[in-house]
Amino acid sequence: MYTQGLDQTEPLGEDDLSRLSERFESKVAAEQKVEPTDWMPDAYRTLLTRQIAQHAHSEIVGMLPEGNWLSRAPSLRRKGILLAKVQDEAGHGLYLYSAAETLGVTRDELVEQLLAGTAKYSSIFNYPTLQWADVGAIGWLVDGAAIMNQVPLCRCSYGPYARAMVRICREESFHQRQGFEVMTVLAQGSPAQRAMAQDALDRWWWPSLMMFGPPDAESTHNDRSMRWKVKRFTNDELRQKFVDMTVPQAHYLGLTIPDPDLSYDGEYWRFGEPDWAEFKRVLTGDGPCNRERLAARNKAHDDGAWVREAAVAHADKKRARAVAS
Ligand code: FAQ
Repeated sequence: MYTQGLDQTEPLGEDDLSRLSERFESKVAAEQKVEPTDWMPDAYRTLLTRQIAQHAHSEIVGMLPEGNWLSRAPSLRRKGILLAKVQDEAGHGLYLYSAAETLGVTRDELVEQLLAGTAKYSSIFNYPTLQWADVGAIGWLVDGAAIMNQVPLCRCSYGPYARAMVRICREESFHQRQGFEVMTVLAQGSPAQRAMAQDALDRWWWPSLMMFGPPDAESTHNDRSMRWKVKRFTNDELRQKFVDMTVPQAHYLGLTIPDPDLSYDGEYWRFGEPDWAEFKRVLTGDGPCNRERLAARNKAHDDGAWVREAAVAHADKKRARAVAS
């Protein structure tokens, strides 16, 4: 039992717990931020640690599909933009690991879980980037879905997560625009370029809808997360908002959303059901690139061992010098 917010070492009695719990609930209800030194229920801490860690892992693994095109970008300008974007994703992972650490878990523990394959990260990053237009589709659709999901997280009840999200969302909005610009150039280009853009949309559309998570009826964390103001909208609400935002953009590009059930009812774009069996397969490690992604992260970690060792040796030397002087 965590006892932050209580100036005592004795075990908590029933009365203390209910007083702390009431104080916590009223703070959340009053839209005040919960900070790391505040008392919080264990279940709140667990919920947040899980979500922030999965989010951090997603940013880190999310560098891999686009990283695949860094050496093959079609121009120096495109390469520079893509390098900056991939670096931004690394930065997002680091802010998020830091936010998770405020809840009592270490970054080393989280990284170990990722490398061992016991941690989740977003399903979307288990799909391959087969051609250049995939980089455009990731920016347009994947960053677009990420923004739709993450802007409400800037109002999350947990202070460190909410503050990290403010900066991340600013950067993600540039990412989305660069992706849409890549798609615009291809969609207005030669027939072969238009076909590339359509092919990328065909392959990334459904996985992008799955990013919002299972349907509300099957979401295990939704009720608690909404009650504690971690999530502000349900999975299905955000998925609908994303479809309503994106369909007109596809029309502007002259591309076709690969969904025969798509229709406008005067208020919303109604759409077909994603393949939830495929979603489950990807979550249980059997997506098109799950093994490849884990192998790439493990290799990067092993290749970076000398950097970590050098940093520790440098810190030890600095400490020894400070003690001697
Ligand atoms: N993939 O009960 P719910 C990005 C899991 S960042 C994998 O509905 P919740 C930037 C879920 O964890 C993208 N697992 O869960 C970028 C839970 O499993 P557990 C990442 C999924 O938390 C762009 C179980 O299913 N964004 O793209 C997925 O209430 C371009 C039941 O689900 C975030 O992490 C999924 N798609 O709602 C980088 C945002 N969906 O833990 C590079 C923060 C669900 O019980 C390039 N996260 N699961 O074993 C969230 O908003 C929420 O966690 C949701 C899921 C909405 C993802």
